[in-house]
Amino acid sequence: MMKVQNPYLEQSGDYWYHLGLAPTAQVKAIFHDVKFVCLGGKNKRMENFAKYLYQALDEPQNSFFENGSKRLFNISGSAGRYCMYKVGNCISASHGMGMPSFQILLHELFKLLTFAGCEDVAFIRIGTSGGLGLEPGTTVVTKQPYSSLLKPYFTQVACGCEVKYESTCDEQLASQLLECGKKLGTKITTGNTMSCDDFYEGQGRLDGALCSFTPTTKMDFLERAHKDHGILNIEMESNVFGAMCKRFGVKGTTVCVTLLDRLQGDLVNTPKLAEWELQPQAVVAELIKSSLHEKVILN
Ligand code: R2B
Ligand code: URA
Repeated sequence: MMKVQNPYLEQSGDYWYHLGLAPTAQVKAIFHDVKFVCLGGKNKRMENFAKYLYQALDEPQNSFFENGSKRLFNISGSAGRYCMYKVGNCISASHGMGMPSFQILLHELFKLLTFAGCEDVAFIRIGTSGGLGLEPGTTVVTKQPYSSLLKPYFTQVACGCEVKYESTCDEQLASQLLECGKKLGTKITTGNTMSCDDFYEGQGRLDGALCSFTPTTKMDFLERAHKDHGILNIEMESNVFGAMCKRFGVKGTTVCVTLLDRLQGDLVNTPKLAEWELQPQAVVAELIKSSLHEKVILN
């Protein structure tokens, strides 16, 4: 059973502002059977993933549609921040870019799914990243999330203080994802992932509007991350994700495709973006299909 761990929260008067939802009987009825929460940065990608899942799971009836149609409905559309779809026992939602955006979403999703009485829920981030020493197009299942200071934990700032939280990925979920990827013939591996608060200077890029370091400092940093800490990819969310899931006591893991090798360059301009973005989606859909069939909870 999911349990909100906040003694000050009064559930009855709560409102999940960024989702545009309140704790009502209808919300409970929609979400009570959720087992997988799939989260990715872009609205369009998560809308497409919802449609893809709907087909992959054989059009489950326990999906949420636009009135009287078979079109999946964006349940959080009215709030204008994230998109969110319910497909069978799954949620497909966008989280925007960066840890603050993702963390707000996680607070509200944890409260929503607790209110709905969900049990045994797995959270998976499906994303893009820059690789370190990998052939572009390789998918990475995160082992250990790192901060941009190369620390294997997440630092929360609250009320003017820093608190360090363990940031982890569920090992079983990660190895299941790896297996699914291999079964599909995906170029997939597992390694550590570094999350940064910026795409440009924060990830050691030399092609931002501003730059405060030299090419040598950049390469020293990326090589240190790679060689000393086993970091295989860089993105902007897995560190807070791993910490929030660990604190809340739910399974969570990150699976990201790499769009370039950061040891070779900075620019993301691959013509294969659309094709590569589908890879983690296919891996996650495969995992969901097989585990839902195992539990026989489809429909
Ligand atoms: C990967 O891609 C985005 C930046 O382009 C960011 O959300 C991330 O983690
Ligand atoms: N997303 C990132 O955060 N970094 C990259 O290099 C590519 C995608």
